[in-house]
Amino acid sequence: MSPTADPTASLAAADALERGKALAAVAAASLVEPDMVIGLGTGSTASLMIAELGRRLREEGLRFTGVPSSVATARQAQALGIPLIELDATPLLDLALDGADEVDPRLQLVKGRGGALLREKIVASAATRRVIMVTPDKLVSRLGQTSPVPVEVSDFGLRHTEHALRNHGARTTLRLNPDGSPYITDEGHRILDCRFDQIADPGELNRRLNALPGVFETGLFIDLCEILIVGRPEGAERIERPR
Ligand code: A5P
Repeated sequence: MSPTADPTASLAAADALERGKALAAVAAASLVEPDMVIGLGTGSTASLMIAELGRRLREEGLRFTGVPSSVATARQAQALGIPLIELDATPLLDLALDGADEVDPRLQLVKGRGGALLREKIVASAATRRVIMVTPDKLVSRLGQTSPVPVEVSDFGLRHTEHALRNHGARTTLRLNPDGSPYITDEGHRILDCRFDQIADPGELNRRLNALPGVFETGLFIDLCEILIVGRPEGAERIERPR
């Protein structure tokens, strides 16, 4: 650190992000109305939103049902007394609320840093309206600028699938747990985090990668966000997807 660097500046920036995240989560939770069926996302922002839904359930008597997108989310919701159902027990969700790792100006997304991309995409696809909560650091002019694109792949033939992804321009890293063991998703798969020099057309890249044998799903979420909520320390801004 340089002698003139202010060590409190980075702490203040982190506080500002946390406050923005909490405001985005509360704004998203305020969209839940009585008797709705809600897709519950995964990650730190989704966790704040679920905590707020737990508060609304407790203090306002709000009745709704959740469909969790991961084992971790199901555990949190259960602990808060939120009634849950299986996705297949309902034809459609009224809303899906989730975080994201990157959002571009057309509200296309990169998701999956938390490892729940496959279930998250299935849940989002089953919803009539998708709401994504982010802080401003997640806004990018092009996807792939700050985050790798996670790709959920089969353990069987992992090296062959990795080779095929590299042939499509990916620089791949096998995701590991902090102890160095391979990260395993809720569905029992692996994740290859893929960096690309440039993602000119995210929809086209998503189709190409999903067509590869061994790939279950990518973290490119195309046309799966109708409402973006950007949380800043001074308040939450709501942005609708451009048509
Ligand atoms: C989970 O797999 C992810 O898609 C998360 O929704 C995403 O990584 C955002 O997480 P945070 O809210 O923790 O930044």
